[in-house]
Amino acid sequence: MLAAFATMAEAQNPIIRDQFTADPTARVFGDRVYLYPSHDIVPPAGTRQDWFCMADYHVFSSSNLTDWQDHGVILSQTGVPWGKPDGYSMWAPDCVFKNGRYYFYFPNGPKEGRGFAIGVATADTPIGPFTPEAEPIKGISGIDPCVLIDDDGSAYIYWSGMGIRGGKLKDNMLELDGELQEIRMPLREGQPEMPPMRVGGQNMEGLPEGFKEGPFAFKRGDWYYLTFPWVRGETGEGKNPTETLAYSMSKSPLGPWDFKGIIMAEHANRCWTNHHSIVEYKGQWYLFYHHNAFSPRDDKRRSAQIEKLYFNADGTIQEVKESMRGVGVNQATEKIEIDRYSTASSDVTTALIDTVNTFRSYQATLPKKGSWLCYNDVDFRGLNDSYLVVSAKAAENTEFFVREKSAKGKVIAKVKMTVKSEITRPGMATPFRRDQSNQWLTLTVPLEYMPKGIANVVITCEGDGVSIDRLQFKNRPKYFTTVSDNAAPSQPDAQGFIRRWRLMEPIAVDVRSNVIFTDSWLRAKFAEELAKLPKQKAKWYTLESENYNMKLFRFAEKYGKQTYGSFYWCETVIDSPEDIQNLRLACGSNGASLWWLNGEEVLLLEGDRRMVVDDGVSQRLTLKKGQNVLRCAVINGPGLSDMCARFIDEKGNPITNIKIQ
Ligand code: FUB
Repeated sequence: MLAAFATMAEAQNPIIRDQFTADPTARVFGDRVYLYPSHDIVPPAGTRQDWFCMADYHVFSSSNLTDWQDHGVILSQTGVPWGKPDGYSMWAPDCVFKNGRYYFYFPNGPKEGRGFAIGVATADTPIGPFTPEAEPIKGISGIDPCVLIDDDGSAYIYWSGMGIRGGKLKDNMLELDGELQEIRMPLREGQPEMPPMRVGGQNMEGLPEGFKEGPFAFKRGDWYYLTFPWVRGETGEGKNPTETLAYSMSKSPLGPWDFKGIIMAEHANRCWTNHHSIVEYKGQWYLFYHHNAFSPRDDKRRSAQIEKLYFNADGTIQEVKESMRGVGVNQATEKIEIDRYSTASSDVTTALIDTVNTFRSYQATLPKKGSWLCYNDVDFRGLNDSYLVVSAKAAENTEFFVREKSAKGKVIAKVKMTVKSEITRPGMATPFRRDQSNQWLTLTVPLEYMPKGIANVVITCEGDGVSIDRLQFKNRPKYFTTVSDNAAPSQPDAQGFIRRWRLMEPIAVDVRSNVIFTDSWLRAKFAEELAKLPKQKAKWYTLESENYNMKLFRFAEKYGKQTYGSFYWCETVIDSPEDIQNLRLACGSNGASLWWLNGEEVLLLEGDRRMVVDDGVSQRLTLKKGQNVLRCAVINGPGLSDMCARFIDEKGNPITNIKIQ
């Protein structure tokens, strides 16, 4: 089966977040990285529950190590002619390109007998469809195949089984070159004598003592590297050392090898296996490896991660530390999983949000004022007129800042959390939505400052403790543009709607329900605000709306003012070429509104109403030749305030031959 799945944008570890992906072999074909992992699944009922379980392989690809496309299943255990259809043993694979074809090497349990064999499936493209050969490769009994293609085109295969072995492949890439030898498997105590096996290749000499598997061989300059998971700790009663990643170097593809040391130490949480690949992409070397981040109680369900890898001048490899942040630039407009931070103050902790649905991922907790965390490499270049959306929870009302660069850096946004308030809308500094658990708040926050280019994002706790799941910067749809003082006059649109308005920044009002908007209440409130108007110090903005209606809620949000529970003054100057009589003003508003033409009240839209075109229509009016001032006041408690207005003639046709200054 071959299917193209949605792309996941993940600039953090683990890189694939909707399924388990172990033993990640990365290969560069053309200008993309292809990832061929094992596909761990939860064992079906009736199979061993505490062991590896894999029924098929997916392939993923990326051009930036951040956006991974899942190309779907490329090979399944039911499609391998020689394999057990229900063996669940599709362990660590590899894929290489030679002679115009892609060769996919995979271990599997054979229909007959015990243990593992290694098969090959071939395809014309790196994402398949792959056709498996009828038989596995003769002379290989084991797991974890890896193929190295040398500069002269010779191919070598390495695998684990009785230590780590390697051998040359024939040019057809399907058979071992050279004679097979008869080898007897070492027997465990009480085990019956087994017939000798015919095995190809040779033992890789010079590797350290201790359990080894998962060979990954590659060449850099004239050095060959044989890298492998290795148990370095003492084994025996009461001891359970886990795998490191280690390596040896040689000037020849099949050794002998000179052991050099560790690439990555044991997983801190004692996940028993590690398995890896090393690849150069766009001038940078990367280590792909696995961890059990989404399955902390079961280390047989693993997930692929990536770190950058560096070489010393003598070709040796610098030790790599596992991280949550991983690699990849995070677009500011994509989710920033802040719990995957690069560095943090020592009191910051991470924990799964949901210990049952582990793919819900993690949260980071900043326990007190002064706690901080840093998430590196966020690309702000795609932002223009933006705001921040944050998913966070806290036990107490608190505040945290999003800054650039450091814990003392410039403030990008200030997030105030009012979690204890029963009043969830009016009076809120930061509008929010609660999730179903009623704990996580999704907060929408205006920006104080916008970083340029790629920057590190730092969160600082400025009050009581807070847990944060993720951030995301969003570009505002263009609701309106700012009009300069010397701009040419505009015109109503084809339907006569007036789009240019001068708006005073909104005044916060304590209105919790719109049912109070009766005629008398509104007239009294509007008169009160009108009386205050000459002394108001508030700023005015001239805006041209992108839509027939002016979105007052978005205006308040853009300038960081209270969005729910707001009073808006709006006015526009209409230049009429002549006296136009017998026309009417037709308006709509979300929230109540009162309208004046040249100082005379002409229309009142009372009550709790949504904005509807021509919701209220005035008596007959005259627009006088020259300048006319149309003013309105809109008030709304909970709701997305907006308004629209146009003049219509006696037949209901829009008036468009006027100018708006
Ligand atoms: O994924 C199954 C096995 O676990 C691999 O073949 C080993 O290398 C280890 O990662």
